[in-house]
Amino acid sequence: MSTVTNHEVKAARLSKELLVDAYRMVYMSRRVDDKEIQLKRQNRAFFQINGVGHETIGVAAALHLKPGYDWFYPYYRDRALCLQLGMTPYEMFLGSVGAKDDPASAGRQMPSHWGHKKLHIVSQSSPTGTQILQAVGAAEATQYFSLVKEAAELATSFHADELVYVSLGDGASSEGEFWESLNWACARKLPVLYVVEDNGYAISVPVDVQTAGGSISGLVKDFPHLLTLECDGTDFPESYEAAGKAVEYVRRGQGPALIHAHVVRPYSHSLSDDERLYKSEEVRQREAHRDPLRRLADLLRQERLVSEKELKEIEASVDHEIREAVDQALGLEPESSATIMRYLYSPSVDPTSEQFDQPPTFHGEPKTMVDLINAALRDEMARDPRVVVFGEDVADCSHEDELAKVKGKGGVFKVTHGLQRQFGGARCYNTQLAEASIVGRAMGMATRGLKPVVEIQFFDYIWPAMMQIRDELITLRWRSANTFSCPIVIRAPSGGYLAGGAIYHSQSGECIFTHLPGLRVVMPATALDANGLLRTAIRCDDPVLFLEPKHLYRQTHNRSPYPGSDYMIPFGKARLVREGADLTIITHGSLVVRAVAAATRPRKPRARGLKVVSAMPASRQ
Ligand SMILES: Cc1ncc(C[n+]2csc(CCOP(=O)(O)OP(=O)(O)O)c2C)c(N)n1
Ligand SMILES: [Mg+2]
Repeated sequence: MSTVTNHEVKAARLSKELLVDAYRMVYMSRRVDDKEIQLKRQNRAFFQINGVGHETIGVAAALHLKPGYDWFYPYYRDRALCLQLGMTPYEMFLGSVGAKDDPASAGRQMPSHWGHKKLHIVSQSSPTGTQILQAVGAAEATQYFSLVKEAAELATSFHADELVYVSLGDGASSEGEFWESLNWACARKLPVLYVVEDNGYAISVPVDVQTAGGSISGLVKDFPHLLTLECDGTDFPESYEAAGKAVEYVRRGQGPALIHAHVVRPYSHSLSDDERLYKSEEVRQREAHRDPLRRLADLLRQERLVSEKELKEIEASVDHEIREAVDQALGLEPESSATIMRYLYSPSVDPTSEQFDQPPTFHGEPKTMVDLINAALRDEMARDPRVVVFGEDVADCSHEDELAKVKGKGGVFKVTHGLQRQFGGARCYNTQLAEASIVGRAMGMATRGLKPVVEIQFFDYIWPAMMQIRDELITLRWRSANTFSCPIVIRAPSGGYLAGGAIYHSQSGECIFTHLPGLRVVMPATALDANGLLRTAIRCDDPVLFLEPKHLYRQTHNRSPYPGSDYMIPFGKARLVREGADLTIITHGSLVVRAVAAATRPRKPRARGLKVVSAMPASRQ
């Protein structure tokens, strides 16, 4: 005898085919994990982190989503989601053994760091939570394409009702970037579907220690425009229903949605962890009782949707597919270590090449560095509707109805002045005071084909964005073996020599960034350099940190007439500023003019032999 539970009522609304197919996928995900664990134990896989206990919510969510249409920023527990979206067990095993045909990273990353170009699964990294800001940026691209039609026409993929899926664990919801992302996604009503897969632990730290009040949905439920849903993520009908509601809400353009899915993690955090060290036997038993695979099988039995024989047949066919996939993957070659340097930079656009050596055609009176940076931004925004400028205070006036009544801010140094007025608030806008958000979102937008030129208000405040720059921005192309890229430009006023700078408005730290492979670091020494190098930065295909020596912004000595809208200086080309026979000074930025001044000081005759070279229009690792 069976009582009609709430569970069964919901299940009755789902077709037999749907439930059976879902079971097949949950079972497949479980068995791929089991197989990979075996391979790891045999030293034939490099690492193992499992999706066990999280399968049901993954399959349920994916069933409402469209691979190759929506965009996906999953985390390592999302094996079942990725399978349901269309990744095959074979493709997953390519990652397990580090084969060069691995679609996620060509064997460059650990397994379960998902990525798949055709399915729109954007390459994921290891830091917890960094993907969230990028996902919000990808959704901001959707909004941008809706607002700027000329950019949408150039998009490789854009659909008005597309959405961006992003998932994270309960632990990752403690990262500041999660909160930054939510603030922006809600403020802009962006089409983002958050799924927090709460298995109660971040490695060994339980959720009541991790999260105030022990519930992330409890904390976020009052965010404006956010639909918050809570479900048992080990229960298929409940998960399917929650995902359906959330997807519908986001597709209708009402704003982001967040599903708080309660799941379990019965296999320990990874093969490097033993949960018996911190979970008692009772707790483990309780979790085992909620195993989503067993629960879905029980549901199929209770509803008499399959016979025992049919269930065994489904499992046998999946087991067979997995055996074949492993056999195929095991024999494959890993990528040769000789290719290690490949894809640090764009293989197709070389900003050090002659293509970027375009002569000036001068017009008008000499202009300052601020004027010529502003001119380059205007030229590039006019040339390409995909160029978008945002940051703190970069707009003229956030409230557009006030714009006609004011002169406009346009940046604390006025570098972006007039861009909003000329190109509209969709293309030049203020964003929240959150530097990781500025860089992370720009990455997501660039992955979708936009060209964000963002401002960090002072170099001194770039550090909150360091995680995004160091672990994400510079690695995306390399770690995905050129499948994804994010060629953004980060502009930052930098350096000292302005009165009143003290220690937080005068920092120079370009050397820290020139040690980051994958990043181009540029620092002009004159207005003309700034104009030509910024154009190269925007047209090149690599991430660029464009450091503007703010002391030079308005100095008259480095002024130049406007050099025309195609003037470009290739990166990595030094300029001889002053001849000398005794000693060579190789310098950059504000120090070029100072070195020349030192060399020409009349009371120091020996300085006259100094040769000065302006060495860093750009650096390359
Ligand atoms: C920024 C960062 N800090 C620490 C780690 C190490 N680490 C990897 S997973 C993890 C726990 C994540 O817990 P949760 O977000 O709940 O996801 P779960 O593994 O439980 O699914 C930690 C601390 C990391 N990868 N990145
Ligand atoms: Mg967790």
